[in-house]
Amino acid sequence: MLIRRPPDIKSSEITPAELYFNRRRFLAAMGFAAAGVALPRLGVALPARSGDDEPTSYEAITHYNNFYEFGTGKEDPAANAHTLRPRPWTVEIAGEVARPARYDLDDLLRPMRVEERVYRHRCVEAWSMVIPWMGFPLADLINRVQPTSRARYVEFTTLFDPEQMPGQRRGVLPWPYVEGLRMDEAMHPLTIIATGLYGRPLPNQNGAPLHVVIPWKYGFKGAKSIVRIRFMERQPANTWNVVAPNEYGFYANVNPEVDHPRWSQARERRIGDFFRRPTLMFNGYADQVASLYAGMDLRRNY
Ligand SMILES: Nc1nc2c(c(=O)[nH]1)N[C@H]1C(S)=C(S)[C@@H](COP(=O)(O)O)O[C@H]1N2
Ligand SMILES: [Mo]
Repeated sequence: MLIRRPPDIKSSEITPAELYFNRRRFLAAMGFAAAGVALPRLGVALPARSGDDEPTSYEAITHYNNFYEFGTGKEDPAANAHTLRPRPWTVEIAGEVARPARYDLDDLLRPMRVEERVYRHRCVEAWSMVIPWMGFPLADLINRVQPTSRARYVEFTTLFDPEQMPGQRRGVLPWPYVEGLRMDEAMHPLTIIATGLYGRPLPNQNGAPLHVVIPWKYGFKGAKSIVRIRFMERQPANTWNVVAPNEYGFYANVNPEVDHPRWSQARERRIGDFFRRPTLMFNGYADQVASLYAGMDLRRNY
Protein backbone atom coordinates (compact mmCIF):
# COMPACT_ATOMS: atom_id res chain seq x y z
CA MET A 1 0.00 0.00 0.00
CA LEU A 2 1.32 3.43 -0.92
CA ILE A 3 1.08 6.06 1.75
CA ARG A 4 1.29 9.55 0.32
CA ARG A 5 3.22 12.10 2.28
CA PRO A 6 4.57 15.57 1.58
CA PRO A 7 7.93 15.24 -0.20
CA ASP A 8 9.72 17.42 2.36
CA ILE A 9 9.20 14.92 5.20
CA LYS A 10 11.91 12.26 5.37
CA SER A 11 10.44 8.82 6.03
CA SER A 12 12.68 8.58 9.10
CA GLU A 13 10.75 11.50 10.61
CA ILE A 14 7.37 9.85 10.24
CA THR A 15 6.38 8.32 13.55
CA PRO A 16 4.66 4.97 13.89
CA ALA A 17 1.61 6.87 15.12
CA GLU A 18 1.35 8.84 11.87
CA LEU A 19 1.72 5.67 9.80
CA TYR A 20 -0.91 4.05 11.97
CA PHE A 21 -3.42 6.84 11.61
CA ASN A 22 -2.80 6.99 7.85
CA ARG A 23 -3.50 3.28 7.67
CA ARG A 24 -6.69 3.67 9.71
CA ARG A 25 -7.88 6.47 7.43
CA PHE A 26 -7.03 4.29 4.44
CA LEU A 27 -9.03 1.37 5.87
CA ALA A 28 -11.93 3.69 6.65
CA ALA A 29 -11.85 5.06 3.08
CA MET A 30 -11.93 1.45 1.82
CA GLY A 31 -15.08 0.85 3.85
CA PHE A 32 -13.50 -1.10 6.68
CA ALA A 33 -14.12 -0.13 10.28
CA ALA A 34 -11.24 2.12 11.23
CA ALA A 35 -10.63 0.35 14.52
CA GLY A 36 -9.36 -2.84 12.91
CA VAL A 37 -10.86 -5.19 10.38
CA ALA A 38 -10.28 -8.46 12.21
CA LEU A 39 -12.14 -7.69 15.43
CA PRO A 40 -15.55 -9.22 14.82
CA ARG A 41 -14.37 -12.79 14.20
CA LEU A 42 -14.60 -13.81 17.88
CA GLY A 43 -18.09 -12.51 18.29
CA VAL A 44 -16.95 -10.53 21.34
CA ALA A 45 -18.81 -7.31 21.87
CA LEU A 46 -15.88 -4.96 22.31
CA PRO A 47 -16.83 -1.82 24.19
CA ALA A 48 -17.38 1.17 21.94
CA ARG A 49 -14.61 3.68 22.48
CA SER A 50 -15.57 7.23 23.19
CA GLY A 51 -13.65 10.33 22.09
CA ASP A 52 -12.01 10.19 25.51
CA ASP A 53 -10.26 7.01 24.52
CA GLU A 54 -8.00 8.26 21.74
CA PRO A 55 -4.80 6.20 21.66
CA THR A 56 -1.96 7.60 23.75
CA SER A 57 1.02 8.77 21.67
CA TYR A 58 3.59 6.20 20.54
CA GLU A 59 6.21 8.34 22.26
CA ALA A 60 4.48 8.09 25.66
CA ILE A 61 3.61 4.38 25.34
CA THR A 62 7.27 3.58 24.62
CA HIS A 63 8.94 6.07 27.03
CA TYR A 64 6.81 5.79 30.15
CA ASN A 65 7.16 2.15 31.18
CA ASN A 66 7.31 -0.12 34.16
CA PHE A 67 9.85 -2.85 33.40
CA TYR A 68 12.07 -3.16 36.46
CA GLU A 69 14.42 -5.57 34.66
CA PHE A 70 15.72 -2.38 32.97
CA GLY A 71 15.53 0.02 35.91
CA THR A 72 12.85 1.47 38.14
CA GLY A 73 12.55 4.91 36.51
CA LYS A 74 9.76 5.40 33.95
CA GLU A 75 12.25 6.28 31.20
CA ASP A 76 14.83 3.63 32.12
CA PRO A 77 13.32 0.81 30.00
CA ALA A 78 13.41 2.95 26.81
CA ALA A 79 17.04 3.88 27.55
CA ASN A 80 18.24 0.41 28.57
CA ALA A 81 16.15 -2.29 26.86
CA HIS A 82 18.31 -2.35 23.71
CA THR A 83 20.30 -5.15 25.36
CA LEU A 84 17.31 -7.51 25.14
CA ARG A 85 17.44 -9.89 22.16
CA PRO A 86 13.85 -10.85 21.27
CA ARG A 87 15.00 -13.29 18.55
CA PRO A 88 15.74 -16.14 18.53
CA TRP A 89 13.37 -16.80 21.46
CA THR A 90 12.19 -20.01 23.08
CA VAL A 91 8.94 -20.46 24.98
CA GLU A 92 8.49 -23.42 27.31
CA ILE A 93 4.96 -24.83 27.59
CA ALA A 94 4.98 -26.71 30.88
CA GLY A 95 2.93 -28.35 33.63
CA GLU A 96 -0.59 -29.75 33.17
CA VAL A 97 -0.56 -29.96 29.39
CA ALA A 98 -0.87 -32.76 26.83
CA ARG A 99 2.64 -32.30 25.40
CA PRO A 100 5.03 -30.20 27.50
CA ALA A 101 7.61 -28.80 25.09
CA ARG A 102 9.95 -25.98 24.25
CA TYR A 103 8.92 -24.08 21.14
CA ASP A 104 10.78 -21.71 18.93
CA LEU A 105 8.65 -18.58 19.24
CA ASP A 106 8.13 -18.19 15.50
CA ASP A 107 6.83 -21.78 15.25
CA LEU A 108 4.42 -21.07 18.09
CA LEU A 109 3.25 -17.80 16.49
CA ARG A 110 2.92 -18.98 12.88
CA PRO A 111 -0.70 -20.24 13.13
CA MET A 112 -1.85 -17.31 15.29
CA ARG A 113 -3.97 -14.58 13.69
CA VAL A 114 -2.65 -11.25 14.85
CA GLU A 115 -5.19 -8.45 15.03
CA GLU A 116 -5.44 -4.97 16.48
CA ARG A 117 -6.91 -4.41 19.96
CA VAL A 118 -7.16 -0.88 21.31
CA TYR A 119 -7.26 -1.32 25.09
CA ARG A 120 -7.33 0.94 28.09
CA HIS A 121 -4.34 0.28 30.35
CA ARG A 122 -4.61 1.12 34.05
CA CYS A 123 -1.49 0.96 36.19
CA VAL A 124 -1.91 0.31 39.91
CA GLU A 125 -0.04 3.63 40.38
CA ALA A 126 -3.24 5.48 39.27
CA TRP A 127 -2.19 6.50 35.76
CA SER A 128 -3.62 5.15 32.53
CA MET A 129 -3.10 5.03 28.76
CA VAL A 130 -4.91 3.77 25.69
CA ILE A 131 -2.74 1.33 23.79
CA PRO A 132 -3.32 0.02 20.24
CA TRP A 133 -1.86 -3.45 20.67
CA MET A 134 -1.30 -6.00 17.95
CA GLY A 135 -1.85 -9.51 19.26
CA PHE A 136 -3.93 -12.66 19.36
CA PRO A 137 -6.22 -14.22 21.97
CA LEU A 138 -4.30 -16.21 24.56
CA ALA A 139 -7.14 -18.76 24.22
CA ASP A 140 -5.95 -19.57 20.67
CA LEU A 141 -2.54 -20.55 22.02
CA ILE A 142 -4.01 -22.46 24.98
CA ASN A 143 -6.34 -24.43 22.70
CA ARG A 144 -3.37 -25.38 20.56
CA VAL A 145 -1.26 -26.77 23.42
CA GLN A 146 -4.18 -28.55 25.14
CA PRO A 147 -3.97 -28.28 28.92
CA THR A 148 -5.16 -31.31 30.91
CA SER A 149 -8.41 -31.28 32.91
CA ARG A 150 -6.32 -30.65 36.05
CA ALA A 151 -5.18 -27.24 34.81
CA ARG A 152 -7.00 -24.52 36.79
CA TYR A 153 -4.42 -21.72 36.56
CA VAL A 154 -1.75 -20.46 34.16
CA GLU A 155 1.61 -19.03 35.24
CA PHE A 156 3.74 -16.69 33.09
CA THR A 157 7.47 -16.32 33.70
CA THR A 158 9.66 -13.51 32.35
CA LEU A 159 13.19 -14.17 31.04
CA PHE A 160 15.91 -14.36 33.68
CA ASP A 161 19.20 -13.20 32.16
CA PRO A 162 21.10 -10.40 33.89
CA GLU A 163 23.26 -10.02 30.75
CA GLN A 164 20.22 -8.98 28.73
CA MET A 165 18.31 -7.50 31.67
CA PRO A 166 20.83 -5.52 33.73
CA GLY A 167 18.20 -4.51 36.31
CA GLN A 168 18.20 -8.15 37.46
CA ARG A 169 21.64 -7.58 39.00
CA ARG A 170 19.84 -5.58 41.67
CA GLY A 171 17.50 -7.11 44.20
CA VAL A 172 14.60 -4.68 43.71
CA LEU A 173 12.30 -7.66 43.00
CA PRO A 174 12.75 -11.43 43.30
CA TRP A 175 13.68 -12.56 39.77
CA PRO A 176 12.35 -13.77 37.46
CA TYR A 177 9.08 -11.82 37.43
CA VAL A 178 6.12 -14.23 37.58
CA GLU A 179 2.40 -13.70 37.15
CA GLY A 180 -0.68 -15.89 36.95
CA LEU A 181 -4.30 -16.08 35.91
CA ARG A 182 -7.20 -18.35 36.66
CA MET A 183 -7.95 -20.54 33.64
CA ASP A 184 -11.26 -18.79 32.83
CA GLU A 185 -9.48 -15.41 32.92
CA ALA A 186 -6.77 -16.72 30.62
CA MET A 187 -9.38 -18.15 28.20
CA HIS A 188 -11.45 -14.96 28.16
CA PRO A 189 -11.52 -13.45 24.65
CA LEU A 190 -10.32 -10.05 25.92
CA THR A 191 -7.04 -11.61 27.17
CA ILE A 192 -4.38 -11.36 24.49
CA ILE A 193 -0.74 -12.03 23.89
CA ALA A 194 0.59 -8.76 22.49
CA THR A 195 3.37 -9.00 19.90
CA GLY A 196 3.16 -5.47 18.55
CA LEU A 197 1.83 -1.98 19.03
CA TYR A 198 0.77 0.75 16.60
CA GLY A 199 0.98 -1.83 13.81
CA ARG A 200 4.66 -2.48 14.48
CA PRO A 201 6.65 -5.16 16.32
CA LEU A 202 6.64 -4.74 20.09
CA PRO A 203 9.46 -2.46 21.29
CA ASN A 204 11.74 -4.15 23.83
CA GLN A 205 10.64 -1.79 26.61
CA ASN A 206 7.02 -2.92 26.12
CA GLY A 207 7.86 -6.58 26.70
CA ALA A 208 9.13 -7.97 23.41
CA PRO A 209 8.69 -10.48 22.03
CA LEU A 210 5.52 -11.41 23.91
CA HIS A 211 3.58 -9.69 26.65
CA VAL A 212 0.30 -10.95 28.16
CA VAL A 213 -2.37 -8.21 28.35
CA ILE A 214 -5.46 -8.47 30.56
CA PRO A 215 -7.23 -5.12 30.10
CA TRP A 216 -9.57 -5.26 33.11
CA LYS A 217 -6.70 -5.80 35.58
CA TYR A 218 -3.97 -3.53 36.89
CA GLY A 219 -0.99 -3.48 34.54
CA PHE A 220 1.31 -5.48 36.81
CA LYS A 221 -0.64 -8.67 35.93
CA GLY A 222 0.69 -8.40 32.36
CA ALA A 223 4.07 -10.15 32.48
CA LYS A 224 6.54 -9.10 29.80
CA SER A 225 9.13 -10.97 27.72
CA ILE A 226 7.64 -14.37 28.61
CA VAL A 227 9.79 -17.51 28.38
CA ARG A 228 7.52 -20.00 30.14
CA ILE A 229 3.76 -20.63 30.24
CA ARG A 230 2.93 -23.24 32.87
CA PHE A 231 -0.48 -24.81 33.53
CA MET A 232 -1.10 -25.55 37.20
CA GLU A 233 -3.60 -27.10 39.58
CA ARG A 234 -2.72 -24.62 42.35
CA GLN A 235 -2.79 -20.85 42.23
CA PRO A 236 0.65 -19.63 41.10
CA ALA A 237 2.62 -17.00 42.99
CA ASN A 238 2.71 -13.50 41.51
CA THR A 239 5.69 -11.23 42.09
CA TRP A 240 4.04 -8.12 43.55
CA ASN A 241 1.89 -10.26 45.84
CA VAL A 242 5.03 -12.00 47.12
CA VAL A 243 6.72 -8.63 47.74
CA ALA A 244 3.74 -6.87 49.40
CA PRO A 245 0.73 -9.17 49.92
CA ASN A 246 -1.30 -6.53 51.75
CA GLU A 247 -0.96 -4.14 48.80
CA TYR A 248 -1.17 -6.37 45.71
CA GLY A 249 -3.46 -9.38 45.43
CA PHE A 250 -3.72 -12.22 42.96
CA TYR A 251 -6.84 -10.88 41.22
CA ALA A 252 -5.79 -7.22 40.77
CA ASN A 253 -9.05 -6.34 39.03
CA VAL A 254 -9.32 -2.60 38.48
CA ASN A 255 -11.72 -1.48 41.21
CA PRO A 256 -12.33 2.18 42.11
CA GLU A 257 -14.00 1.07 45.35
CA VAL A 258 -11.01 -0.79 46.76
CA ASP A 259 -8.16 1.57 47.53
CA HIS A 260 -4.51 0.68 47.64
CA PRO A 261 -3.47 0.90 51.31
CA ARG A 262 -1.30 3.94 50.48
CA TRP A 263 -3.46 5.76 47.90
CA SER A 264 -6.94 5.98 46.41
CA GLN A 265 -7.88 4.03 43.29
CA ALA A 266 -11.02 6.13 42.68
CA ARG A 267 -9.40 8.31 40.03
CA GLU A 268 -6.58 8.12 37.52
CA ARG A 269 -4.45 10.42 35.39
CA ARG A 270 -4.62 9.56 31.71
CA ILE A 271 -1.11 10.21 30.39
CA GLY A 272 -1.32 13.36 28.26
CA ASP A 273 -4.29 14.79 30.23
CA PHE A 274 -4.07 17.41 32.92
CA PHE A 275 -7.16 16.57 34.97
CA ARG A 276 -7.77 13.24 36.60
CA ARG A 277 -10.77 11.15 35.61
CA PRO A 278 -12.83 8.61 37.54
CA THR A 279 -11.58 5.05 37.35
CA LEU A 280 -14.13 2.59 35.95
CA MET A 281 -15.03 -0.76 37.51
CA PHE A 282 -13.03 -3.48 35.74
CA ASN A 283 -11.39 -0.61 33.82
CA GLY A 284 -14.61 -0.19 31.81
CA TYR A 285 -14.85 -3.86 30.77
CA ALA A 286 -17.45 -4.88 33.38
CA ASP A 287 -20.04 -5.98 30.80
CA GLN A 288 -17.55 -8.49 29.43
CA VAL A 289 -15.92 -9.79 32.62
CA ALA A 290 -18.01 -9.12 35.76
CA SER A 291 -19.64 -12.57 35.46
CA LEU A 292 -16.24 -14.23 36.01
CA TYR A 293 -16.38 -12.97 39.61
CA ALA A 294 -20.05 -13.55 40.44
CA GLY A 295 -20.41 -14.38 44.12
CA MET A 296 -16.83 -13.38 44.99
CA ASP A 297 -16.10 -10.75 47.62
CA LEU A 298 -14.00 -8.31 45.58
CA ARG A 299 -12.78 -6.53 48.73
CA ARG A 300 -11.22 -9.73 50.03
CA ASN A 301 -10.14 -10.94 46.59
CA TYR A 302 -8.30 -7.76 45.55
N1 LIG B 1 8.65 -8.66 33.63
C1 LIG B 1 7.97 -7.56 33.98
N2 LIG B 1 6.69 -7.42 33.56
C2 LIG B 1 5.98 -6.32 33.90
C3 LIG B 1 6.54 -5.32 34.74
C4 LIG B 1 7.90 -5.49 35.17
O1 LIG B 1 8.48 -4.66 35.89
N3 LIG B 1 8.56 -6.61 34.76
N4 LIG B 1 5.78 -4.21 35.11
C5 LIG B 1 4.30 -4.36 35.04
C6 LIG B 1 3.58 -3.09 35.21
S1 LIG B 1 3.50 -2.45 36.79
C7 LIG B 1 2.93 -2.47 34.17
S2 LIG B 1 1.97 -1.09 34.43
C8 LIG B 1 3.05 -2.99 32.76
C9 LIG B 1 3.53 -1.90 31.83
O2 LIG B 1 3.48 -2.36 30.50
P1 LIG B 1 3.74 -1.36 29.26
O3 LIG B 1 5.08 -0.69 29.49
O4 LIG B 1 3.75 -2.23 28.04
O5 LIG B 1 2.63 -0.39 29.24
O6 LIG B 1 3.94 -4.09 32.69
C10 LIG B 1 3.86 -5.04 33.74
N5 LIG B 1 4.70 -6.18 33.44
MO1 LIG C 1 1.78 -0.95 36.75
